[in-house]
Amino acid sequence: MTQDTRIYQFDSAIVRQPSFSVTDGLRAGGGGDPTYDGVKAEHDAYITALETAGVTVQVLGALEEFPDSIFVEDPALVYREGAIVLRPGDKTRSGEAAVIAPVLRAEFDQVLDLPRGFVDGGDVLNTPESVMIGLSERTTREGAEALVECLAQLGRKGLIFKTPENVLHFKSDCSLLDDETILATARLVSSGVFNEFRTILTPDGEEAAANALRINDTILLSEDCPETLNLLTRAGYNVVTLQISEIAKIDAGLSCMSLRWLAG
Ligand code: CIR
Repeated sequence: MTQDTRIYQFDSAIVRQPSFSVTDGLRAGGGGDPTYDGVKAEHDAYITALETAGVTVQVLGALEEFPDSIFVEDPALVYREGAIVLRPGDKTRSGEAAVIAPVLRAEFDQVLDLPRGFVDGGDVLNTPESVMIGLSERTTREGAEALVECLAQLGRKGLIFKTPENVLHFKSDCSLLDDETILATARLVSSGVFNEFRTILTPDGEEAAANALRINDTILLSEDCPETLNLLTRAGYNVVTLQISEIAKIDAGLSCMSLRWLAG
């Protein structure tokens, strides 16, 4: 199995423009509705941040029939060796897989299809040694086991864990900062899943910071998490903050708005 020490090095990404229907995106509730203009502004700034970090970004057109299709991370996984078209776990999102599949077939020689069960890409954390898959309301054991088989075909080791109760996705609560270090919430770290890693805990009240995104030498972080910014800056990371308050209203963070890989 591949040990991938360039797991956060990327030169290519796919994003999708938000649709006007993004205001109807799925959410657990409580935070109010996002505005289209607000989401669009955050998405534009996100694309600029990816480009500044060294990534060439392919921007796909909006899909009005899929309010959550801006979150391209969920219907697919991409690696240097190839892509996997997933089966998103919410029925309003299942059709996103068929729409992203031809885009991936144009980019990758090898594109696999998850054969059964359900997996959202938000439940998948790539690390140098393995691909960590969190079971959740969206990712079933059947889907996770099928994904382990697909990953093996790409030379990668998949391991199955649990997403904490009432947390949308595994990666809502964690992100890879470097080869050995994970930023994560206390509730996820206490389950022991990261015992092989050094961990940095999100401060109380800043759990949303856990969905940060390492791209080459840059860590993208929500601008609403000043204590985490301090922690990471003092630890020596190069952090760029982004406003994501509108997409947060539909339970999204920084990783979900792109598919990223190293092509060259
Ligand atoms: C959903 O519930 O599917 C969207 N409103 C948010 C998806 C966020 N995706 C992610 O964290 N990977």
